[in-house]
Amino acid sequence: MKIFLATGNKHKIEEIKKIFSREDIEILSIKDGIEIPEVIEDGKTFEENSKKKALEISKFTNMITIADDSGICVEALGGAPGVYSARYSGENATDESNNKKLIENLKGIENRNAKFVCVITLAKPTGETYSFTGEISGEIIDEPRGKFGFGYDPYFYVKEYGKTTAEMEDFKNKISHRARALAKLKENLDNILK
Ligand code: ITT
Repeated sequence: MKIFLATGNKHKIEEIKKIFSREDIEILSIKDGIEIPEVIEDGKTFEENSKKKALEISKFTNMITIADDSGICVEALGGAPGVYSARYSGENATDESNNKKLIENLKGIENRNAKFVCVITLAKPTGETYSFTGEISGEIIDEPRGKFGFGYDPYFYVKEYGKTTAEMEDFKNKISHRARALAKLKENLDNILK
């Protein structure tokens, strides 16, 4: 069976393919040369955006499609950047400019608690959707550490493991918000596809 992965983020494609491997399922994405339209992410929650991306792209490709909406929520910033994580520092945001803004906004603030959140939605071309959430808690540090991952990973320190998620090579894919959401999808997949 083929499932389409609706994301323009190549790091997500790489992680999801590693986490979601199942022999009988082939994951297709823009990396296979399939072009997809941009979906406007105007939802107020990760779940709304995740559903919207999965549904619109499933209708477009006429394939069972999964989408990921994710981000970082910082306690002292009232949950920001949240659903705006990808464009925290504006329209032409990069990982670097987003991280810079985050660290500036946390200057002098002691509470560094944060969490990564991911909502994975599977949508069928007939319109049914199934959403699953995963989270991981950590703390924002001022100096980047590690070379793996993407986005906010070099600044996201997980106390239990004494590492940022950018210092975890494949281990991030066992414990991350994305891994946790995808584990729930995997558990329910046979039922969903029945
Ligand atoms: P698509 O919408 O095309 O999937 P995107 O990168 O725009 O790609 P989101 O709107 O879901 O995706 O934004 C997610 C942002 O949250 C991402 O760009 C990172 O800045 C951050 N983020 C999400 N998961 C992350 C992770 O595992 N590690 C580091 N940063 C992450």
